[in-house]
Amino acid sequence: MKITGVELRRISMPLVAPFRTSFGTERARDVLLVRVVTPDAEGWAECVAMEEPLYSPEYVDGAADVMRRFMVPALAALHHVDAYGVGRTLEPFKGHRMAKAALETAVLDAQLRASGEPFARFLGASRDAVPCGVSVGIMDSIPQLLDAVGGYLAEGYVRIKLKIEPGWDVEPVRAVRERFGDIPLQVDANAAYTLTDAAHLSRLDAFDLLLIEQPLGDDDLVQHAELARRLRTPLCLDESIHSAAHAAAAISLKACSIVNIKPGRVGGYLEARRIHDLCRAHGVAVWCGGMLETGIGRAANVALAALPGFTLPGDTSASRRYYARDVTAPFELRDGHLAVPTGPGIGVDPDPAVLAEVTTSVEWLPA
Ligand code: OSB
Ligand code: MG
Repeated sequence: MKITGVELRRISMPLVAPFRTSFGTERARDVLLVRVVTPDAEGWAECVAMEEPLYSPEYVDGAADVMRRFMVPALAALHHVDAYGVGRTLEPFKGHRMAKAALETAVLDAQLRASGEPFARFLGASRDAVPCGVSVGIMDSIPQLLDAVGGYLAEGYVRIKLKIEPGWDVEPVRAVRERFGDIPLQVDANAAYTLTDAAHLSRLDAFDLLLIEQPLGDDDLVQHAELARRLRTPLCLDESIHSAAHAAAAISLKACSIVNIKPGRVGGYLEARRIHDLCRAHGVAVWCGGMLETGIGRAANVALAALPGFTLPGDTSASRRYYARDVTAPFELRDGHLAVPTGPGIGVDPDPAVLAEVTTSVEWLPA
C-alpha cells in the first residue's frame, strides 16, 4: 500500500453530562479523526489526545502538529506501508504515542478493509461480545452519585468504576456499597495521591474493590510497588504503562497485578496486543480502558477487548453514555455487553451527515 494522503479532521462532540476526574472536568470532546487514503482502501482512526495535557503530556493540537510536521511526511515518503511499518518508521520520533497510535490504526484499518478482514480477527479475538463497565465521574454530592450509579446498573452495566480524589474516596465508595451491595466495583484516582496517603488508601480495603487504578504518579513505579505491599486491594496501572517495556518493568517490580490497556496511551493496537500477551503469560489480568471515544475509536477498542486475556470488564460503554448522537451507528448495550463489529477493518463507518455537522476543521495532507 502507498499512501495517497492523510486527512486530519477535528470534530466537536458535547458529552451528555460533564465528566469530572481528579485532573479536570470534560464537557465536550475536541476529537481529532485521521483518515488515511490509499489506492486500495481508506482507513479511519480516532486520536485520543485530550484538549489539555492533564491526563498525559499529549494534547490534541500537539498531536495534529506532530503528525502534520513529522509523522505524515515520513509515512508519505514510503513506497510501501503496512501497520507494522508505521511503528518502525515513526520509531525515531520520541513519545507522542497517541499520535502514532492514530496513524498506525488508520493504516491498519485501510489494510484490513482492503483484504476484507475484521479488526477482531486480525488481533486474535476469542469472543463476539464483550462485558462492559462504566466509569463514573466525581459528583457534587453522594445522592447525585447514587442516582448516576443506579441508572447505569439499571441499564445493565456489569461493573462500576468510581473516580476518586482526596476528599472524594472512602465516603462515596461506602455509600455505593451500602446502597448497591456486592456489585463489581473499582476506583480510579488518576494519580491524585502520594505514598504518604498509603494509610488512608488502605481504608478502601474494607470494601472488597476489584482494584484501585493509578493511585500515584505516572513515574512512580517504585512507589506503586511499595503501596501494593501495603494494600489488600489489587493495584492496577493506567498512566504509568506507556509500552510493553513499562508493563514488563511494572510486573518485575510487583508494582501492579492488573493493567488497564489503552491503545492510544501505548502507541497503538499492535503494542496493546504485545502488552496483552506479556500480561497473560505472567498471569496479570488486563482490561480495556477508554478515553471517551466516539464510535470510531470504540469499534477498535471493543475488538481488542475480545482477546482472551481481557478477563475484566472494560470502560467500553455504550455510545449513549457519552454522546446524544455518535458519529457512527451507536454502540448499544445488550445484556451488559457490546457486540464486536464483524465488518472489514474497524467494521463501522462515520455517518457523513453527522460528520459534516460536528466538523470544526479539515486539513488534507497530500503524499
Ligand atoms: O483514567 O481511565 C481514565 C477518561 C479520560 C481520561 C482518562 C480516563 C477516562 C475514563 C473514562 O475513566 C473511560 C471511558 O468511559 O471512556
Ligand atoms: Mg484511568
